[in-house]
Amino acid sequence: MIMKQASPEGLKWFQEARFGMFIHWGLYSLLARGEWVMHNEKIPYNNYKKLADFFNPQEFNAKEWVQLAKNAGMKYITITSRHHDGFSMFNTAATPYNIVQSTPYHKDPLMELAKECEKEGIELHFYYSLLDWGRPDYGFGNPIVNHVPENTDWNSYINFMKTQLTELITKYPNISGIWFDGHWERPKVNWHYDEIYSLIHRLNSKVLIGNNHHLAPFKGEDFQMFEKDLPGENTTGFSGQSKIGDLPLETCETINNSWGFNINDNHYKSVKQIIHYLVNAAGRNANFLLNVGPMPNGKIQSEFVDTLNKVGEWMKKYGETIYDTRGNVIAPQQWGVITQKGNVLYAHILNGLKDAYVFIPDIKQKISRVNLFGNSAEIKFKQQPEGVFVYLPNMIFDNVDTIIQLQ
Ligand code: FHN
Repeated sequence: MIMKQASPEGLKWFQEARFGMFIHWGLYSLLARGEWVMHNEKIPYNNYKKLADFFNPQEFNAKEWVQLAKNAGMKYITITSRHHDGFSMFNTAATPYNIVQSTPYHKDPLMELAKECEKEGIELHFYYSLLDWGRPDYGFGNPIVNHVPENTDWNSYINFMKTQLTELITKYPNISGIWFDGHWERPKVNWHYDEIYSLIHRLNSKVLIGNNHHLAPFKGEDFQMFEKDLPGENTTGFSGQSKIGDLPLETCETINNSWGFNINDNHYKSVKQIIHYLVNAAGRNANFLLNVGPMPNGKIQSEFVDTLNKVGEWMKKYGETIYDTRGNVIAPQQWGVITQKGNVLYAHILNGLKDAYVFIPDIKQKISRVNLFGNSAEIKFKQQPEGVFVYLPNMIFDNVDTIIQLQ
């Protein structure tokens, strides 16, 4: 089978976007201890399922979420349609264990979100878990023999996923990506990616496929993702085997330390940390997907909202140096990173300087002018074969990011 990739149109917006909102929201949000609570606390599936009886997010407002993302300068949203607990947060005919049929809410928040995103020009990706802790045909914990789990109807599970993915791609307006997760739980099983990826691209060639398998990209995937690490780093241990390929890149991180809502987690990242993550990702040619875990009532907690609004203020001023740029044109430096758009380079000084100048190596094109981004006053520089020295003797550095523009 020939594995096609998504259309160039699909890939283009993704690389221009650079900043997205990740949302982990599901039954687990009710317990307020993260999205792994069922597994970590060994809650039996049939007990956990009772959460559906009182999941009723009356305060959910798609408009508010989309406006929050927009104000933060984000261009897309990636939301959990089904996480490892197996609960479908959308209206699906493939299982009654879904928000419309099994909860008193009886509505489909993903449809509302999809419509709102379409209206507001925000792209929407669905996170989709391959791993399922509860379904008998997944057989969580069963040994894998000859690439299938023992004592399960593996084909039934594969068909179940195909049915749901078809629903997600054909029923929801303007979906532009599927974000798989959970491969790492069963690296040796036959996931039928050839059929699943072909199905997705056949249903809609605009839909991008990414898979959080923590490995080098597989055939048919459209972007490569990294978790809690910038491309090229491996502080979490997830990226040890994920050799960077040629596909567009995306890295995801949480706004505190949790993906799903966690009442105990006050480890809020500062506005500066988030901007640095975003700039560092762009400088390595990657999008930054920043996660929030909404509360069970559908609201996003005020600490997150405040931070996102402040990040948005920064993006309004400096977004031009991030959106639609390419990174890794010049390798990251000790002082920061460089992004490029057309014939303009933006040197982002994030970490302060030892000397009263900044040295940018490996600039091949002739530089004719250097100034601070947003300030037309020219800055003295010297171009040598090995790079450009920009002299900053009287510079008052910005506490977050001092951006030097070279053209
Ligand atoms: O197990 C999941 C986790 O809950 C979360 O969804 C993250 C997001 O990247 N991915 C998995 C861990 O790799």
